[in-house]
Amino acid sequence: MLHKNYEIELGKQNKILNLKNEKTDFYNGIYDRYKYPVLTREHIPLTWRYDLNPETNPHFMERLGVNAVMNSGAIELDGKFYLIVRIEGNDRKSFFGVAESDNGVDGFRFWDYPILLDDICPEETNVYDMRLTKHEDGYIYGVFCSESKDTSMPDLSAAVAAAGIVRTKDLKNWERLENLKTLRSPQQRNVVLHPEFVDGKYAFYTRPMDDFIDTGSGGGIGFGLCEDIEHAVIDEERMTSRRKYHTITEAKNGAGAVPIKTERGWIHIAHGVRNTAAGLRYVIYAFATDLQDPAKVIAEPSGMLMGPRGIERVGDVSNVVFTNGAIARENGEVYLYYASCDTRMHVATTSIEKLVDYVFNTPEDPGRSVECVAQRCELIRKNLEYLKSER
Ligand code: M1P
Repeated sequence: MLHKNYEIELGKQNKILNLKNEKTDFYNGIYDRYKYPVLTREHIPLTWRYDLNPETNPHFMERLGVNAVMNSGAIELDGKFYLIVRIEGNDRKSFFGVAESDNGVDGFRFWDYPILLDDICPEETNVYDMRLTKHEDGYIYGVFCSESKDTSMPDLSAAVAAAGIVRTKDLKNWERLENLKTLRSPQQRNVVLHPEFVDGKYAFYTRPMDDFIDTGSGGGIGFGLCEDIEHAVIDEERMTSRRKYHTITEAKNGAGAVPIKTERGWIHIAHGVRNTAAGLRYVIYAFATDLQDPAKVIAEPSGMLMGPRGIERVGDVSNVVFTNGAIARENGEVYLYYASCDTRMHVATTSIEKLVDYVFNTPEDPGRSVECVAQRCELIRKNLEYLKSER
């Protein structure tokens, strides 16, 4: 017989799973925010956490708890919305699970089992932050961070980050390929596969790093080509969106969602990091690159597209919003999935039309306070004139 607490916990979970999401009154004209997160650790099926058999678990204890759900890749297949969620166990190990929804803003439910990756890297300790690319070669690729201990360093925390690659056609059967090798960068995180061939090759957005945390001399988001996805090697990395002094990308930046193709260019939604007395602050920003040369930045609006607000500022790693997944639908709707504080998943909705307007018509950062004030005064001057003419 099932433990009485099973029914109680299931009832509590069903209430959360059945919550209807709604837009908040937040307004910036660019995107809408939603009242509830789309996924929290409370969404993880009880079967993943409890031993349901009262003989082996008389107190109905959580045996394998889950600490957080966060940084999720996103894809639409046959009209349904799928997130490949980073789930962090109480043991600090992350893994991936598929959650599915009919409308993209609520009702996300996990499939029965998490994804068990092929164990091809004996030294790999942790995996996280998968980006999903529907590639023109017909496969869906997942590129994620594969983390191993750096045994060459005496520091117990020293680690090496590489880009792992899997591919699938149905999100059920996953084929693991060799990790990406970047010959000139010792570490990689936040690697994204571009959806189209470039010069007949597979193209990756990279993030060269000197060590596990610091990007060091890595100047920003890189871009490199490789011939063979099954044995992916990138020799040269060009810079696309560069880190800049006294901006939201000063400490680091990294590619986020797979770029969205529009008539004006590829729209990238990435993250930028600055340092503060309270630690690193992660925000989301956007830029556009050339349709023919997707490494060439052609528009970069000033500042952040989104920062952590309200409850989003509270969690395991405070002051963080992070995206690695967006869904751009045929009808022009865009669903931007983002995590707050490495703790939970949210959605913001917008459209391709609005993103294009935002990226191409928001002024660039002139780089200095005095010029930023002049830029704002010019906006005010035009507005006051306009208001006068309308009265
Ligand atoms: O804790 C915030 C984020 O830190 C890392 O991002 P980056 O590689 O830019 O430093 C990632 O580990 C990410 O998972 C995490 O959300």
